[in-house]
Amino acid sequence: MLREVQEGLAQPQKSLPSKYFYDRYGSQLFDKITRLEEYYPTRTERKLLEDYALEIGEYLGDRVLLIEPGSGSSEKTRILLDKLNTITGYIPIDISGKYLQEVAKELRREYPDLEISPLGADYTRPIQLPELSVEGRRIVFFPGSTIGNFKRETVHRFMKVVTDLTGREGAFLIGVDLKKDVEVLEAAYNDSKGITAAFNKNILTHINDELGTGFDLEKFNHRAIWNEQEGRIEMHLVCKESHEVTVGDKTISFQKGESIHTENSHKYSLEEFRDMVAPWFEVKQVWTDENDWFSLQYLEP
Ligand code: AVJ
Repeated sequence: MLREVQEGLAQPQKSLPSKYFYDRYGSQLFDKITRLEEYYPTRTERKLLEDYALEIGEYLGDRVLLIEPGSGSSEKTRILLDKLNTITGYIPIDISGKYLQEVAKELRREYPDLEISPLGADYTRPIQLPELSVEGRRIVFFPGSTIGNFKRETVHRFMKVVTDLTGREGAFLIGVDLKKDVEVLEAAYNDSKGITAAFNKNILTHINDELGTGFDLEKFNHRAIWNEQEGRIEMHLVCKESHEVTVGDKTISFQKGESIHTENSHKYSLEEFRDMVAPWFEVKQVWTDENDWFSLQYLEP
């Protein structure tokens, strides 16, 4: 973490890796975000899963091994597990091994007939799957439009990991947030209750806690803006007054008005997404909501 933080803050446009939003408090804040009126992605994707579960099930096949990178609370997976009786095995993958074990224990209670084999791993690196006693078609499930956080290079690396998981015969079910009116997008990342602002600033608290740095949250403002050129929402922390912060053996100067870039959330048109994944996958089916704000997509290698 120290190396990544120092590196990010040494660039002309300072930045921090968005994965550091998610300490315990950050995950709670994100959970709150998903229930905000302005934050449309979570409820829209949930509704798509509920409305189309049976249709999705037909694409997945009659014996399914579900593999979920970044499974977290496995909340959306439960929708599929509740509606489909074809899922024989579930492999949740998460970097937070302790939380993963807790969730797996609870899932085993709720779904006694399902074989669950949790895997504590960083899914941006190649993954060795555990052996399961049940057979099934390997389906990688990646909801939440987390793909939007990845820059091109990371998307490419991730697609390679996914094709290794699915093999030739498997498939990929992914949630992808779509392009839409700027007002809707910016409202989703600038909510009126200030939860997203607290979420954004919490990255500094997390770093203070882990590295003993002295970032002062009061010296930064939350900003989220649509970058039309790049097709993404960017979150920044804008410095209110010039000051310095010591990070390990480095002193970082902040000028009034300069920002730390903390997150990218890319939005795609259906065509852009299809073209981006074309080297690895063919898009076979797309489900969208009535506003065309969010999509669930079924891909085959
Ligand atoms: C979980 C990464 C999809 O980009 O919309 C929510 C994270 N950031 N509000 C997103 C987030 C600000 C979210 N993802």
